[in-house]
Amino acid sequence: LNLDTELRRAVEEGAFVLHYQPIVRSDDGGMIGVEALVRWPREDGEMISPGEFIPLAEETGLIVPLGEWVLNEALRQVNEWETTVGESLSVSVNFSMVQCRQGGLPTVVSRALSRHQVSPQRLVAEVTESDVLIGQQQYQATFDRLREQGVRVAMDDFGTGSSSLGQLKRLPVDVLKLDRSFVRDILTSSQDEAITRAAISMANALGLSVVAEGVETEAQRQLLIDATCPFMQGFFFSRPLPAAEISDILTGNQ
Ligand code: G
Ligand code: G
Ligand code: MN
Ligand code: NA
Repeated sequence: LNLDTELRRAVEEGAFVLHYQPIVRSDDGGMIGVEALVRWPREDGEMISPGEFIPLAEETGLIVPLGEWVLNEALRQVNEWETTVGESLSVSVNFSMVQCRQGGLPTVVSRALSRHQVSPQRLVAEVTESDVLIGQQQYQATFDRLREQGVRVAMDDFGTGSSSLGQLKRLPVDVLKLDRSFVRDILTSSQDEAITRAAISMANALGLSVVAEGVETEAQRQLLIDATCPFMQGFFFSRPLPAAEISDILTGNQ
C-alpha cells in the first residue's frame, strides 16, 4: 500500500485529529486563541506529522477535502469550548494555496461558520508568506472575500518570503506571524534582533497585529515584550495539545 492510497482512504474516513497550540497575550500569558494543527494517527498510535503528508495532499488535490475537514472540526471545537467553558477563543486554521485557488473557498468558509455558529471575527485564516507571493492574484481575490465576511487573515512564516513594504500595505492581511527562525536567534544574533524589532514596529505602524512564533524561553519572551510584540506562541507557553488538554487548561484542571 503506498502513501497516496493510504492518504486518500484516511481523507474518506476522516481519520485525522487536530492538536491545538495556544496563542497568548505577551503581558499576562492569557490564552486568546489556538492554532489548529492536523495530525494523522497511524494504527500503532504514532502520529504522522503534517510536514510529511501535506505536500502529498497538495500534489494530489486531497488537501481540498482534508482542509475542509480541518476547518469544520476546528470550528466545531471552538464552539464546544464556548458552550462548555464559556471561553470565546479565536481559532487559526492553515490554508494551502491549492485551497485558495479553488474559487469556492469563501463559500466553504461562510457555510462552515454558520453551521458551527462561530462569528467570523474568531476565525483567522493563515497562509504562508511564500504561498502569498507565488499566488498573489488568486490570493488577493479569495482573501478580499474572506475579509468582507469578517474573517481575519494572517501571513504565516513572515520574514522568510521577503514581501516588500509596498506589498504589505496592499495585501489583504490583518496579522503577521513572525517566523520562528528569527525568534530562535534573537538573543545571539544582533541582525535577527534588529529584523525582529523592525518587523514588529512596521506591523504596529501599519495597524497589523503580530504573533511571534517559536518562543521557547523566558529571555526570548522578555526581549519580545521590550520590542512591543503583543502576542506570542511557542513551547515556552505550550506545545500543540489534544483538545481535551486545552479544555483542562481552560477549566483550571491542568
Ligand atoms: O504541527 P507541525 O509542526 O508538525 O506542522 C508542520 C507544518 O504543517 C506547519 O508548517 C503547519 O503550518 C502545517 N500544517 C499543520 N496543519 C495544517 C493544516 O491543517 N493545513 C495545512 N495546509 N497545513 C498545516
Ligand atoms: O508553519 P507553522 O507556524 O504553521 O508551524 C507550526 C509548527 O511549529 C507546529 O508543528 C509546531 O509543532 C511548531 N512549533 C510551535 N511552537 C514551537 C516552538 O516553540 N519551537 C519549535 N521548534 N517549534 C514550534
Ligand atoms: Mn501556521
Ligand atoms: Na509559521
